[in-house]
Amino acid sequence: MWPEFIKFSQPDATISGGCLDCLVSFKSKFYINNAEVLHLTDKIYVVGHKSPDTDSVTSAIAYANLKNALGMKEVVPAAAGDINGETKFLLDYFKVPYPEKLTDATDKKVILVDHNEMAQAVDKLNLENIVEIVDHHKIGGLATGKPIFFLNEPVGATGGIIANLYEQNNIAISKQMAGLMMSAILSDTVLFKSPTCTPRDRVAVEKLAKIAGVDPMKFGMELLKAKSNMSTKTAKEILLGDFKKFDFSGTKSGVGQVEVMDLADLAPKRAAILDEMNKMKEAEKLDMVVLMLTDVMKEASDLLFVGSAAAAAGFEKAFGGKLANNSIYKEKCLSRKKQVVPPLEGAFKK
Ligand SMILES: [Mn+2]
Repeated sequence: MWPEFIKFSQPDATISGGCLDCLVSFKSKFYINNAEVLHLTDKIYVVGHKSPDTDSVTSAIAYANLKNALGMKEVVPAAAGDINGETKFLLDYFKVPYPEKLTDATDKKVILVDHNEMAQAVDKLNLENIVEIVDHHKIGGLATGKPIFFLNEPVGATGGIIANLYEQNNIAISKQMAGLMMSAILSDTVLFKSPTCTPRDRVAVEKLAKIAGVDPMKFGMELLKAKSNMSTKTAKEILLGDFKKFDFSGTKSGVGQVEVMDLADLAPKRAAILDEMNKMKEAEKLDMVVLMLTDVMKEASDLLFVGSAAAAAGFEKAFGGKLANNSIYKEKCLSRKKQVVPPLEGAFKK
């Protein structure tokens, strides 16, 4: 016979002075307020990564809202750059004010959401000023001087992790916040098609859609349309819309992604985009710049590349193909995080 294990769903009066749930509940007297631990009294910004996407912006808003509901009025949402078309459509739809733009974090206390790498964080951020991190990416080598609250879960979007935190804290989710967190999951998982999507993401969207009062798949298509509207964008805007920097064993890289309903929409701008990629490589002293042109309907990506000969060799090794016209076309490729960054890391590993 197996010994009887303690069931976490059944609080045991004999443990921890009466309430086992208190150990995991943020609402309890055991709640660790990082601001208090770090002796902070000033404003704390919740901010996502640079080139902010919908998950980064809405996670900042929803997490600041949760902190406010828990009594931490000094917490405010911010965006580390201009808000994209998809996010604007979403915030307008649910009548949520745009967060303030934060591009210089000098002397600012911050909670990082949706990223944990300094290369992707707001400029002039001091490691000592990071109060918390809530994320769903690989752990990127960031080192803090003090212990902080760091929650990272391998799920489809930061929005789903934050929705969970509302539940754990017994804080009711408003229609607006539900709409934002649902949309973050739909956007990051490309309507559940991305390999980053987990069963938890589907359950979260189902629950949040009910509160938001929208049909999630119909609303998700509206988001995709807003995101993939390239007609008014310049090549530079297309490149920078969702762009992240990485260091692959010393190979300084930038990897962007643009999602469209049809790759033909981008064909007229391809030469101008490659030109911008080359300019960016020179200006930022990068070894390579990659841009995923992702066709969300065909679930494939045309991987555009510019870079040094050594970087090209690594790129070809990573994706098992030969560069032709500055690109390699990959079927069943939607996720930068799971299908592009890991093979690049592997190819350049020394
Ligand atoms: Mn995300």
